[in-house]
Order: sequence, then C-alpha cells, then structure tokens
Amino acid sequence: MQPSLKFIETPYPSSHLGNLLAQFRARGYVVLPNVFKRESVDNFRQEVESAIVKTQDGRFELPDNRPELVYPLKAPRIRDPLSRALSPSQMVPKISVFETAWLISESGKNLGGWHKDRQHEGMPGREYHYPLAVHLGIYYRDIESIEDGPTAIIPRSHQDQNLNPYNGSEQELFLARKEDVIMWDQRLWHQANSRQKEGWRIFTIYGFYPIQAFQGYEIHKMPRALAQAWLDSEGTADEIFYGGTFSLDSVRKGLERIEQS
Ligand SMILES: O=C(O)CCC(=O)C(=O)O
Repeated sequence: MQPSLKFIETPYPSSHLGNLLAQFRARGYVVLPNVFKRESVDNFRQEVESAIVKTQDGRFELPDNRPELVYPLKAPRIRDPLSRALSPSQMVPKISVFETAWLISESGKNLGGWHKDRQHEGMPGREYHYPLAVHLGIYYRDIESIEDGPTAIIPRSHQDQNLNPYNGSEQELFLARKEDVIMWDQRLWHQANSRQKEGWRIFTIYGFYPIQAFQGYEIHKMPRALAQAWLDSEGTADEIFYGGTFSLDSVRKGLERIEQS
C-alpha cells in the first residue's frame, strides 16, 4: 500500500528559494517550510511507527524494505534546494542520495553528545566553502521546545571553527512544524535531545552528494569497459572507484528482490 504522506506540489518561488539558501549558507541550516501537507503527516508517522522493529542488539529500526523509508524523498520541495546548496555552479550538478538513516528512540532515552559528522574543507572562519554533502532532517511532529526532542546545534560552526559547544557559543534548537524539513550542513556542531513527551522520537536523515554532469552527456550509460572494471573489482575501494556508492552485492540483491516480488 502506498504511504499516506502528501506533498505540496508547487515549487518555492525563486526569490523565496534564494532566501532559504542564503540562510542555509549563513547559519549552516534552514527550515524548508510546507514540504508535506500538514494533515497527512500524523497518519504517515503512525504507518512508520507500526512498522518499527526491535533488532537483536536492542535498537529500533524501520526495516530497509519498507516504502516509507524513502517515500518523503518524493516531495518536490525536497529536491528543489539541494543542487544549489551543494554548488554555486551555473551548470548545476545532479544530486544523488547516499544516506537514508532513520533514528528511532523511545521517549526519555538518552542520546549521544556533541559532535560533527563532517570536517571543514578549506580555510575556517575566512570564507564560505560549499559542503561536499548536504543533509535533510525530518521529525514528523511539531517541534516547539526542548521537550519535543529537537537537535541542538551551534549556528555558523559549519564555517567558523572558533565556535563550539564548550566555549559559550550561541546554541539553537532545530524548531520546525511537522510539515517542514530541515536542510543542514553536517559540519555544524550538533547534539540530539531525547523526547520528553509520550511517543517515539523519530528523526530521518537523508544525505545527498553532487554528481558532476557535463551538459548533455549521458552519464547514466555506463561504458561496457567501465562496467567490466566494476565487475572485476577487488574489494570495496575498487567497487566505489568504478561504480560509486553501492556495492555490486547490494545491486544484485536489490535486483533479486524485485524479481521475487
Ligand atoms: O538525532 C539527532 O537529533 C541528531 C543525529 C545526529 O547526531 C547525527 O546525525 O549525527
């Protein structure tokens, strides 16, 4: 059955989009407003909740064959900002998803401490460097205060390495409505907060990177010799070098699953 999440189909007007991107670059994050239809979000969250399983090591997860895992990515307003968040180029790159993580925890559960997931490229504190990857975060709830379990961040720490959680730098919470999505730069210092109200804390993280595409060049057609080099790969480093993120094994297994269904 198709997940019940519904999307706002109209793109952001270009001046609005420009403004959102300017905020993203300046502070290291921005709330993308009205991505989903608000009235559809609770049902979708409940569909996700009913699919949650406990793993042998006691974690909670959304099984990776559930359509809900990637369904939010169909939202038109999710795609709009990504290429320009990743590159100033007029010849905008294509965008590819490389991470689809669902962080699921019970209410009151202690979560990790302050950290960064990406390091700085270039010269800290001097000029802006476009990130090599950009991430989205989605809560599927109105996040209004610390009790709702928002992520805490140090704004501008994606650029200025003098800012950190241990020297009194300003902190902020990702506050958003259930129909919104946060676009953020993982060079920010950040920390998860537990949910202090009833119910699951769910935080979806989607990661994206740019794929350079020379205009008009058919990048999706793999030259046969390159495909052969991929097939002949010796180990993960070779597979990534010739074929990108996904391993031959995961592609084969994915195809088998499609054939069986
Ligand atoms: O769950 C969160 O709020 C933040 C997740 C996190 O720390 C991470 O993505 O590295």
